[in-house]
Amino acid sequence: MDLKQFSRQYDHLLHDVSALKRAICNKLVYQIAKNPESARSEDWLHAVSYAVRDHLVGRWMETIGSDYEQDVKRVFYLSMEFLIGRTFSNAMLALDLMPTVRQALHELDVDLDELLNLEPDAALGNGGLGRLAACFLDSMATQGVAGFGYGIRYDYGMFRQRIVDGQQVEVPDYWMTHGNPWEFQRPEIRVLVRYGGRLEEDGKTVRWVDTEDVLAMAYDQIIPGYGTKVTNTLRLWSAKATEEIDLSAFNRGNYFGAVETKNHSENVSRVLYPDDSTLLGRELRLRQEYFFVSASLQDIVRRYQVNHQDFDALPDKVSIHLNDTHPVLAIPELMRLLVDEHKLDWKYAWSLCRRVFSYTNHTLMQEALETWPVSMLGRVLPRHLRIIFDINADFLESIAARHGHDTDLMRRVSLVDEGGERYVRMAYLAVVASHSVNGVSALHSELMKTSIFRDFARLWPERFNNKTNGVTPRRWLAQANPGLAALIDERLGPDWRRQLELLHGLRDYEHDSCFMASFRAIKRANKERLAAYVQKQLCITLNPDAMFDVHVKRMHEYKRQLLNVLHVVTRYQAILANPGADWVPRVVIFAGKSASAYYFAKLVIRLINDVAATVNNDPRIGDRLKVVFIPNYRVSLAELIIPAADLSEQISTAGTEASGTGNMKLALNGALTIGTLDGANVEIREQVGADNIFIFGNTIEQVAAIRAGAYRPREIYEADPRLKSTLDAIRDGLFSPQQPDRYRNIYDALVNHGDHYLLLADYASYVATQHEVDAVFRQPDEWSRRALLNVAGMGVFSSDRTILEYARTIWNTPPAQPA
Ligand code: HBZ
Repeated sequence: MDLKQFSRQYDHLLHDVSALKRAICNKLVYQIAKNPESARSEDWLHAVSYAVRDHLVGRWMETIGSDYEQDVKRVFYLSMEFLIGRTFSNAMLALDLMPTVRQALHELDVDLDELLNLEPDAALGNGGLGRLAACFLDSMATQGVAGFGYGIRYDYGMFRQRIVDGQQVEVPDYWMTHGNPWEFQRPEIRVLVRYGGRLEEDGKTVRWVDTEDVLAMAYDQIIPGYGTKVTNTLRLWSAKATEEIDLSAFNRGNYFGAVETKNHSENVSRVLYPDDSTLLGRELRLRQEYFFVSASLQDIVRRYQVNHQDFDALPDKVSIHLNDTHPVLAIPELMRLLVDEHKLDWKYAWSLCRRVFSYTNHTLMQEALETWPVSMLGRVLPRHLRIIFDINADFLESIAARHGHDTDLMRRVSLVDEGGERYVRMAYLAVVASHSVNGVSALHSELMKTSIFRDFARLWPERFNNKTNGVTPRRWLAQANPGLAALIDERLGPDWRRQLELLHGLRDYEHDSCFMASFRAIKRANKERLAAYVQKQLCITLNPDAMFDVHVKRMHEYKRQLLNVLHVVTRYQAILANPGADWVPRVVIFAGKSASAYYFAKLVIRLINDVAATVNNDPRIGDRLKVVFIPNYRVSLAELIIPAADLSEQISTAGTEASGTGNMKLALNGALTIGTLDGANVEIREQVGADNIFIFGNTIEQVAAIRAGAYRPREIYEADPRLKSTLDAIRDGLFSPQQPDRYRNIYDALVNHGDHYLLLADYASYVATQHEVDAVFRQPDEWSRRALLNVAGMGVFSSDRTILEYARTIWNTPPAQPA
């Protein structure tokens, strides 16, 4: 029987409850070896996951087969991070299987909702960049792009955050304790990755010898498309020692020594670096980057060679996309493979590279731009350093040919920073080698051309473009907000899941009181669901009628959670001063992780928790103000918090947030945004209309002017009594009476040390805008109307739109529907 026939027969059983029941029991008994009578919930979760997975496998193998037969152009999306979250409900959604599974489990006396909450998040990423990669995988499959993700299978993902005495404590995330039913180990796919050693030269040929070797073993995850049978692959690499144990050491009785090398090699895929938007120039990080890049490039070349004798068609069949600079070593690695291993001419190999690579920049912040010391690169990857030097020499020569010997220009654009200790600038290498360089929002893409890549944008203006980010509506609306999804289905039908622009149609209902009542009831139910969680986890009672004011994202100074805290403290003091006023009850909700070594961000977490304890326990405040910090922000928690939000805080200093994607998820779920003109907020305003978003604060131009002039935050502090009283309270220990000087450094950073992110410059405008927010929230109909117009305006922020733009204008892979 051929695969197609076989999987069609199986598909036939898709919605057959008794067949599914049998399949689940089958898995439970024969795969997990558990008796249905004594099986634990985890066992049921695994059994039902395997049963659901079976329905994806046939489609997956068909996609692989048809891509191969048609020799389609493939896109390889290289990313250090894929922040996938949970897979089970996503897989059921893709197969439209949720009702059948619920029924089957019900008949087996098992509660589906309990199982859903047991699944651990696959947290193989830090934040926005990693989550974007996961949304892109979903959209590539849904749009029929032959896209492959390549990354690292970290044993430990993003740490779990506990809050102990108000402070962040990091706990390791061993997410595979119970195994991962969604991955397939591929022990036969092992690739050798080499480090260290030295170069031997023989005329024009260079040999890289005496290396230390590690094996990369493949694990594949299934990525189902929605509303299509296309099913793609995420291939993650895990490090394996080339030799299990050192036999001679073992025989000498040195049992621990015998496994030391093994442990050392396997450490390379042990743990995700938990630093978001900052760079820690550690050697292990460099090794990780090269590890997955080398394994992936060898795999890509191998796949290409299955159908091709020479490399002439490489750029027509292969696109390699670099998700930020973390995979940029792919460039010298491809050169090495083509020149050293496949004996191609250097110039020809370079011309191929230039057509294969494309690069996305996700940040302009200096501290996030990757540079590696020449000394470290030379030690860990001597061959690659030599290749980078050669690329640089050719590049500088071409500049000199075009622009004469402008030494200042050459120094500025050189791939090697020569001022002091020498560093390789990875972002410049990406720009020089790629045919496309894109930013992630209109504003960011413009700034990129005038700031970090100014010289390059003048040299090659045609290379630079914008691809505004998006989010997958499957996870972020259909799955996270089933109530709203069902309401939209009633009025617009189900097609918005694949064509999010259809949400425009919701505009017709703003005056339909029956519809609006349901819309409000759904938000209210989502708030109750979150309140129940907060009650259970934190023993804090929230009033679901209060405004849920939500600030969720990584903790970072530029994202200005601290500005939000200043507003909270100001409001607290104002309520105390005037308890009889008509206060709009508010719950200010924070969640987010700080990098483990980021002192200031951790101090802000502590301040939020101290302020929360003070405010929530002050009997004079009652329901008028509550503050909660929900621990361990992650994808699955975002799916709970975002649908419950009334107000979305997007308050970064203008010019610092490249795009933001939480802003899109929140608006899509009917939250109104209070935000600066930063990142994608600018485009959200265009889509929802200026009347339906609360914009405040200094613009990019004003920020530049403030910074260029003499910014004196102390003067602002002294001139504004509310601000002064707020900051004095924090400085003097109102929220930390046991240790009054605990927040002295926060006060100093703002008042005495330059307030780098201009919180004080935006404070008055922020507080005034928060009053406007209150005024609108007092009119529930008006608030809901604006919330609806937000949902209706979010069509363009689907990652399907983003992916189609990448496919058409960067990858040249027009989406093909499968046979
Ligand atoms: O990428 C984020 C941007 O801050 C955000 O504005 C944007 O929406 C998102 C998707 O384009 N950037 C990151 O998330 N950056 C990182 O996660 C990161 C991680 C490790 C690093 C550097 C940056 O070493």
